[in-house]
Parts: sequence; structure tokens; C-alpha cells
Amino acid sequence: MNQPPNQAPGLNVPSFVKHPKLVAWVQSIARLTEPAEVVWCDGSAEEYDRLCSQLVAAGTMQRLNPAKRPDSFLARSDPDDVARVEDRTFICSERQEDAGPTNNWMAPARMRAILQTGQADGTPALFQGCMRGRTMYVVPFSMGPLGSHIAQLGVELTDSAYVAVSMRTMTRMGKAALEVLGEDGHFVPCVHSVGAPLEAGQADVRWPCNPTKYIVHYPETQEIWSYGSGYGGNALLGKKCLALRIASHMGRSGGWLAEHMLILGVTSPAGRKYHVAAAFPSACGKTNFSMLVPPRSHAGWSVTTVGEDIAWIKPGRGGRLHAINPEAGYFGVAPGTNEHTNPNCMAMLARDVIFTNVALTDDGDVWWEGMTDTPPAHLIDWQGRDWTPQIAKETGVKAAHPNSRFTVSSIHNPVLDAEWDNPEGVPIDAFMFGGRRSTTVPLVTEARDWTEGVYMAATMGSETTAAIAGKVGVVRRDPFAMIAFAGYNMADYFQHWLDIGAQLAAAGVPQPKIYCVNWFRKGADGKFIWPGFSDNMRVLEWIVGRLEGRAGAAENAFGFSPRYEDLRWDGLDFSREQFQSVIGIDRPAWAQELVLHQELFTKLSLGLPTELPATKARIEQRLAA
Ligand code: SAT
Ligand code: MN
Repeated sequence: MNQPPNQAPGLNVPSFVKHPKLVAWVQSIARLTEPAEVVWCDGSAEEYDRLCSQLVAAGTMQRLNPAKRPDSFLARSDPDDVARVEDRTFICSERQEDAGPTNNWMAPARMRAILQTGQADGTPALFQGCMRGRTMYVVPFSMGPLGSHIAQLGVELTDSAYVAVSMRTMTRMGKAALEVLGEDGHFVPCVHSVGAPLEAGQADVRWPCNPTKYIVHYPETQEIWSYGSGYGGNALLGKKCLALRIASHMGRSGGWLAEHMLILGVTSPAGRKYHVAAAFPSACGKTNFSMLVPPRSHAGWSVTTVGEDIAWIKPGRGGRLHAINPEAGYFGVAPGTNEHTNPNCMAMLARDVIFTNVALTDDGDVWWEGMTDTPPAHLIDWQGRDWTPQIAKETGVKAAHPNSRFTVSSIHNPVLDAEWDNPEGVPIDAFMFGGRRSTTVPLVTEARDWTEGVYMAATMGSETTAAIAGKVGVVRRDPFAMIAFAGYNMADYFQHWLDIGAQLAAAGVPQPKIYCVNWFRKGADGKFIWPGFSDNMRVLEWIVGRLEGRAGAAENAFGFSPRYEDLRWDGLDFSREQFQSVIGIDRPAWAQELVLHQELFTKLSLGLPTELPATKARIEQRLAA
């Protein structure tokens, strides 16, 4: 390179940037996308405040009443840009079979023509000139504690200031990440555009985006390109794109796991601490579970949060699996959050929050369905329209979008685990897998062994939620809660899990126990039977009891489940009959369920580990016995 990096024309490279390849890459993307200016983010509070003020001036965000919700903002997205778009998400590996039948695939060369180079018929590339009239922010970030051997660095180039400020909350962003990157460190390049260039004199809209959307991953070259959306996992590219899709691919070759899991610490009254990593699909209560407040009957127990959405898990000291949370903030679902379901979360949201698509109260605060029993008499809904309980009754219109979110730094979590930033991670004692199932799946089952646990996780089903664009409430298979996030063939992913278990066994290292849970069974009245939330502590207590070899259980077709007398019921009025209705195994329902397992296995037949159909056959025999 004949030009020192900080002299590159028009790039405004600050002196703290010391990485010539980074500068050259930024320059190449600037040439392609033609932004009006380039701003390098340092991650400072001043920068955050400045960008938030700009977003307020642009109408994208509004400042909430500082007396009610200090340093907090409300953003309203375009009504068509409210959730992740799975049908527009692509894994572009060279070979289609490496993406597998559960991912959208396109050949990298074809995708690059669409996004970067232009198509043979003369159609220009989507990214060509797509940042015209806008600022391109250079957002360096670390996924994971700075300098941790488990962490990864990324740099996102984005034309959205909303994305830049959100990345400061969600990751270790700015100068500190660049320091770790040094002069020649490795980073994952992430390019993001809302796809709404501004011509000279053209007025901007509140939430620029484009009806054409592409969320694209090239796993082999570790690149991410996202076009058309400014929302959540589509746009904050450190999260689902890097920390799950690209990282799962890295983990496969590197002998580690990138999982859609919360990580919590649970400490017993005797002072013994365990760590549990738990996978649930989006909007199934990971945040609530990770911040659980034990019921009064369980005084002396405590739950602390290491992470609430993503876990990176690697063999650590002594060969045991250790987990870090790659994120530094929470992008959580607002509706349903209240003083009963998650009091720690309510405390966490007292200040320094960016809310998106919740409702606005007349005194400049926020509200969402389920925050209070009685809604305020008047609100501005998530689309900026008047809302009253009467209007809701007549039209069914929700004040907050069902997938409305808060973005908040984990340091505001009152039960943040003391080890959350430990570069070595925390040792994992148990894995939990849970879907949202109104029928069939019992409250909790312990797998007899690792393979049976992998089977449970692989065949998990869940009713879809508003976190993804599309129909809500239909059961789909969501293996490991990773259906939308595995960056490679799901069958190979199952094999990788089996391999990790075999490695632990070969090294003589204890394997974490594996549990399948379901908080969501419903009665004939359509209501949840299990109280959930803080009472999930009762299940956690049983799991700890199992880890310590104390808690009883009965063996069934799937593994071990607690009998009524194996859970502690003080402080909760829950009868044997009610318990039976959440723990019972209904044979006809399971016969139907196993047909769906087979459908999944047929779909994934190429490369499916033989252990899984063999486990299924054993379960069928047991069910028939
Ligand atoms: O993907 S998002 O970050 O928008 C949230 C989720 O679905 O878990
Ligand atoms: Mn998630």
C-alpha cells in the first residue's frame, strides 16, 4: 500500500485506526455504495448522544420524558419492517448441500452479481450507489469479552445511525475493539444498507428501508451483506448473522458451539453454583428465564444472568464446556413484560433504553400490552395513531407491535452475573431445550444420555411467534431453536453436537446433562396450565437436585421426569391433576408427534447421523411397550 491508511481520500480515517486492510476494505465499500460521508465510530458516550440527537432531529426516534424514563428513546419503524425475514435470509456456501435443506441457498457468484457486481442482463447491483446522500458509519465491534480467546471481532459498515447506536449497546463497540484488532487482526466484514439512497434535495423519511430485502451470509469467506431492512436481527449484524450463522460455521471446524441459548447461574441455599445454557426459539421467554426471581418459597436461591440470547461454548480449563455471552446488551421483546413476569427486567428498563415500536403515553413514557392490567385511557400506538381501549376493543389493534423491542445494555441488569464478562466463560452443567407447545411435550424430561438429549433438541417443535415475519402460532420443527440460525447443513450440525459429546466422553470429562422443557401446555379453556415465570424455579431446583444426585424421578419413554412428589410445591397451589396435565404423555399425540420427527429426518436424510433414527426406534418401542 503506497498511502498510509489515515491518508485515504474522503474516508476521514481517524488516527486510532491502524489497520491498512480495514481501511482498504472501507474504501472499496465506499466506492461501491457512494455515501456522502464516512464516520468512524469510537464507541464513546459523546458519539452515542450525538447520533441519538441526530435521530431525533430526523424523526426516527423521539426522546422520552426524562423525568419518567431518563436518557431513553422511542423509535417507530416502517410498518413493513418489524421482524426478521427468514424467507429473505440466505446461506451462500459454494455447495447447496452445505447450506442444507433448512436454509435458503444461492450460489455465491450469483448472489454477488445481485448485490455487488451487477447482473449479466445489465441490472445494476443492489449495493451500487445504495448509500448515496447518506452517511456510512464504520462500526468496529467485539462479540465476546475484549480479547477473550472465544471472542470474535467484526466491523459493520451501515448507513443507519439507529443501527450504529444500537450496536454500541449490543456489543463492545468502538476504539476498544479496534485496539484488539491492532494492525492486522482478523475481523468479519459486515455490510449493511437500508437500501434507500437519497438524491440531491430529496427529503428523507422517518424509517428508510426497501421492500426488497436480502440478508446474506457467505460462510466460507465469513462475510455478511444485508440490504433493505433497518430492523433487529436483519440489521444489527453482530447478533444473529455473525454470532449465530457465521459463528456456528466457525465452530463446526473449530470444535466449538454457537447456540441460540441464554446462560444463567443458579445458586442453591447451600451456596453451590451451577450454570445452565438453555435454548428456546425467539420470543419464548429466554430473557425472562435468564433473569428469574425465585418465588418466596425459594428464598435462598438466586438466579443470575450471563446471557439471554446467544452462547458461544468451547472446551475450557480441564476440558469442560465453558460458555460466554458474545453480546453486551439485550434486544428483548417488550409485550408481556411486567412487574410479575420479569421485575428485574422492569428495573433494567428504567433508563438508557431505546424502545422500538412500543406505544407512547400522554406523559411521554412507554406502554405495551401486558405492562399493566389496565391500559392507559389514551396512547399513541406503534404506528403513531391515536389508541384507546375502546378502539382496541372494536378493531383489535394493538398499541404496541407484538414484536416490539427494547435495546438496553446488560450492565443495567440488576441480577447480572459477576462472571458475565469473564473471558474464560463459565462452566456449563446442564443444557435445556424448550419450545412453545400447547400440547404433547411434558413440563420437563431429563435425557438418559447425550445422544438422547441431542435427539430431543433435534426434534424440538415450537409454535411460531411475532419475532419472525409470517404466520403466528403454527407448530414447526425448530431443532435446537436454530432453524433460522444454523449457518450450515442441519444434519451436519446434529453430527457436530454428537461429536462434541463423544469428545467429552473420550477425554473423561463430565458431559452436561440435557433437559427438554415446555412451559406452555394449555388446558381445555385455552389457558396456560403451568404458572411459569418465577415458578420455573421449581423445575430449575429439580434439575439442580438431579445434578447433585438427590432429586427423584420416574423413567418414561423419553427419559426421566419428576413425579409430583419430586417437585417442591410450597407457596403454589398446583394439584396432582394439574401436574399430570403438564407432565403426562399422551400416546396418540406422541404417535402423531413421531410422524413429524420422521418428516424432519426425511428432509435432512443427507448426512443425518444414524444415531438419531436409532434413538427414534427405541422411543417407539418404549411407547409401544
Ligand atoms: O432476530 S432478532 O434479533 O430480531 C430477535 C430474535 O428473533 O431473536
Ligand atoms: Mn433470539
